[in-house]
Amino acid sequence: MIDLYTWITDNGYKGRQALEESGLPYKLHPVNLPKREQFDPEFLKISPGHKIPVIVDPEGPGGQRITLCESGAILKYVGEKAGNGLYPADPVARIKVDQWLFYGSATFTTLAQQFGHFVVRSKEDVPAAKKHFTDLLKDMLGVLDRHLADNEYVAGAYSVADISMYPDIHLHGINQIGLDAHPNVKRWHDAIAARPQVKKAWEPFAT
Ligand SMILES: N[C@@H](CCC(=O)N[C@@H](CS)C(=O)NCC(=O)O)C(=O)O
Repeated sequence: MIDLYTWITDNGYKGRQALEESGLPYKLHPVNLPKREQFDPEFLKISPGHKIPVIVDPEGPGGQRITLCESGAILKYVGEKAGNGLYPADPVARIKVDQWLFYGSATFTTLAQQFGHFVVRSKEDVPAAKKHFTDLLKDMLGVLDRHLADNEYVAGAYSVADISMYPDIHLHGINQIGLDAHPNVKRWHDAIAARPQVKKAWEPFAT
């Protein structure tokens, strides 16, 4: 049974979506970020950078217990372990999944988080930062829209690369920017949103 330490944030939903899609048994452990539970010394042992998500798999490679933070690495690990094509076995297909998985983790979410900070959550009004990160998010949505005009999912077939970008698009693309100018992203978003595994992953935490 994999343990998932997570919260109701973009990266947190990536871990939940991957595990729901994997079909692997897992247990959810909420880490309440507003209460700063990510700084608990026990949690820091598995997440040195005080960030969710984290997984602990007592049955990792060779039967060894592994702990893993960084959502991109988690998506790859879970997808590979699931063996259901989320992270494809074919080396050529993997290259494309890696490209978009790294884009999603390193570029898309990192910049979308700054949008979330300055445009959605910050109590301080910083117009230059708001404009900067709004322009960047719109540019990235344009990049994806052009790519998705010729591709059903970002790396061809549905994969962890899609999961790496879905939560930020679900949160910010839908709510703050709107997807009217990005019909291919809208088509992609709605197809993913309709998946039962995704609906389950976005259910509120059981208390
Ligand atoms: N690069 C990391 C970023 C993870 C991240 O930003 N996590 C945020 C929530 S979305 C967090 O745990 N923040 C708490 C903190 O920094 O103290 C990943 O992809 O997992």
